[in-house]
Amino acid sequence: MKTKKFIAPTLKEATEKMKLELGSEAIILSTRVIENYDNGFRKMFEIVSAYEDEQREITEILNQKSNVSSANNHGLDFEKKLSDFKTVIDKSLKDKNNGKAQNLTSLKDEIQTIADTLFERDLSKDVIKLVINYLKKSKSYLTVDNLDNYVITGLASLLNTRSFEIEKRKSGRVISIIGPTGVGKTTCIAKLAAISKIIHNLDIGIISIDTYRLGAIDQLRIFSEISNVDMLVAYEPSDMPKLIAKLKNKDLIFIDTTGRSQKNTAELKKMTSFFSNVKIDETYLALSMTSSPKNLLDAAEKFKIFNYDSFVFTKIDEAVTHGSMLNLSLRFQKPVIYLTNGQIIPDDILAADSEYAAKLIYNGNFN
Ligand SMILES: Nc1nc2c(ncn2[C@@H]2O[C@H](COP(=O)(O)OP(=O)(O)OP(=O)(O)O)[C@@H](O)[C@H]2O)c(=O)[nH]1
Ligand SMILES: [Mg+2]
Repeated sequence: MKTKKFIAPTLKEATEKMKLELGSEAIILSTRVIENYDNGFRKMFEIVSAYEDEQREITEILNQKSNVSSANNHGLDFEKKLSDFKTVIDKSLKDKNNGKAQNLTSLKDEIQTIADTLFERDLSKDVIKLVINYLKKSKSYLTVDNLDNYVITGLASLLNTRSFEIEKRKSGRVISIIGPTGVGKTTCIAKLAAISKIIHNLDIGIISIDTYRLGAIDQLRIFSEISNVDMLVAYEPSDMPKLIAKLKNKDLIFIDTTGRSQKNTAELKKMTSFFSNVKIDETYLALSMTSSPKNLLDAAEKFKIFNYDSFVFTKIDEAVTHGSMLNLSLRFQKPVIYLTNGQIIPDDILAADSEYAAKLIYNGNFN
């Protein structure tokens, strides 16, 4: 089961909203009145509802996929995608509801348009199938007018996000950010360090292991001096334990790594040795949404040697499509923790939110 909140001026409207999005099987877990809600209404009603989790279905479809698809096509054969997808749509519309009257022709056209849009947004065949299955399940509630909302809800329910727990622990929690060259790793660390320090009043340390790229250390040193953050440099893997020991009383220690091409497996392997004698609490893989879906899949695969636990998707402001974030999160079964949307430190970073991401993927605009 998953939960979702619905807020409306009356309990009846909140319940209707819930049924419209989640279907009649959704259960109300709790209701409450929110005073002084910031929308002109003095009181609003909030429902927390529970609905069926799609996770089992996702796992099943992903498992089927890994058995059948060849290693290098990654479901990105567009001709095949289109024909498979049309079959799913036709089947879905054949078992159409016999209850509520719908304009089947226009609904079918609308679903076809949705299919085309999802292809354009770079969603993989598997994800599109999941969305269509979700529409199929909701078929008795679908109208031409609410289809877009259903698609967004479907995409949001598929995207796994996680939030960062801010704790003043003083126990040297270590977070490293890895990823291909130039994706925005250092900028992301500067944003997170500045927010953690200024807004959450945490004590921050930074370790850079990027002694490879000219100017990389200076880039971070200037930031650290301006923001009064301790910054240390590891030249060798053997430096790491003593540097982390020096920063052990900080709340957070960020490790900035050298950008490496995922194709350079020797260098990637060499970089893992910086992490072999120290405990890293969290590792984020930063990937730029401006890269092609194939490159992103390859990077997410090759960087698995770092055992990363979450994705940071950068440059969503520059990217034309954002479907890959959902493809990757599902395929690698890792949540998204942050999205970055510009060059400004610290403003241009967002805690990942599945509904925002779903709208971003489907509508294509990031505001
Ligand atoms: N438009 C946009 N630019 C970004 C974003 N994040 C970073 N950048 C820019 O991308 C460029 C590279 O950023 P860095 O933080 O140096 O990237 P990096 O991954 O540390 O690069 P290497 O260490 O060389 O691998 C800089 O010009 C950043 O300002 C973002 O979210 N949107
Ligand atoms: Mg860098």
